[in-house]
Amino acid sequence: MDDLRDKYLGLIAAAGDEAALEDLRVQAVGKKGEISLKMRELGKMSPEERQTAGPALNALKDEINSALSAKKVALEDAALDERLRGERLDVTLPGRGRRTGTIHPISQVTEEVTAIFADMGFSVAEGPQIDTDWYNFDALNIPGHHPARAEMDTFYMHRAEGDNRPPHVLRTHTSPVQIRSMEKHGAPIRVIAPGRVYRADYDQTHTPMFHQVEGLAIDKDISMANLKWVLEEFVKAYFEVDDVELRFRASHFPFTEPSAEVDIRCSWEGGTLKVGEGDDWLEILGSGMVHPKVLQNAGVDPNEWQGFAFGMGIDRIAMLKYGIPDLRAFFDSDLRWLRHYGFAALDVPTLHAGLS
Ligand code: 2U9
Repeated sequence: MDDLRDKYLGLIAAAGDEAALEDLRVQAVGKKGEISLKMRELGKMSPEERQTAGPALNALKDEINSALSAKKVALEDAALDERLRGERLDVTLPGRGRRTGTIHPISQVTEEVTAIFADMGFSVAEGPQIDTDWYNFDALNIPGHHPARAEMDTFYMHRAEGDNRPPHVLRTHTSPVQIRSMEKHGAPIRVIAPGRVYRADYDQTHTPMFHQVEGLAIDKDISMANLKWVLEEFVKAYFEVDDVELRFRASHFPFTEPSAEVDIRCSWEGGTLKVGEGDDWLEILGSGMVHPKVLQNAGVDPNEWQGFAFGMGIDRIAMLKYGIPDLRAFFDSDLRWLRHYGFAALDVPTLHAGLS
């Protein structure tokens, strides 16, 4: 028995892995193992011999089982240590290069615009992309017969058969978001609403889905002068120039009165846009003082409050700033285009660190 003990305790101590250990377990204490065979021999012994050999064999079996368990735990610990050594991560290594994926220019420009208006006290509002005709049209002073409804090339959603309520629409502008914001928070209010909008139109300068950002500022004594200052600050910050000249051209929108389209002075020397100099004018947005009926529709008393609103195409201002020639390429998911025009994930635009 002493020989058996020495043999197996030695082999167990030397086992290199769990498979070797399992082989030893089978050899020693398995059904047909050496110790089990010895136990079978107990039957052939005299009762006196059995009385000493039986407990000794049981003790030996226990001792070997304990040695096997202890060695198993030691091997598992060693294997875990080995794995952890292999998986060690050096968190001080530089990140992967920017070529692994990029931020889409529309996302980047949305962040830039948001940072600029946030600095002027505007918060961001969001709303549904499928809306009722009340929020998309009526509340904005565009009644059923108004030509603006037809001009907007609206996508209508089908109602179930027999449901005669007016159909939902894919929002044609983000203006419904500001109506909901006024309903929810009342006045005073300063919000911008960036997001997707839809119009059934497709050519070189139109896609059926595009992006707008609209702004709204309502307070006690807001005027066109405030609108002009805010837009000037925006254009300077967005195009990263010290001076700009804005030109307000009288226009007409159902939701603003008076209304103005806004151009910026620019030049196109060598095909690149320079903002703030030259003899050309570039239209970049529409704006005006919010129509009293619109305030009323949103639950804001027009005798007490007034304010301005504006709207612009994010895709368009992205093309202008980053020299992107074709609008339709924005939505092609072409990897080469995305790598060329996309931004590194860590280029988060902030006013203090620089927008682009
Ligand atoms: C409310 C009240 C008024 C938002 C406005 C414009 C003028 C405008 C166009 C610019 C280019 C849309 O993307 S575009 O085609 N927008 O000219 N948008 S004023 O006026 C509002 C909005 C919400 C409650």
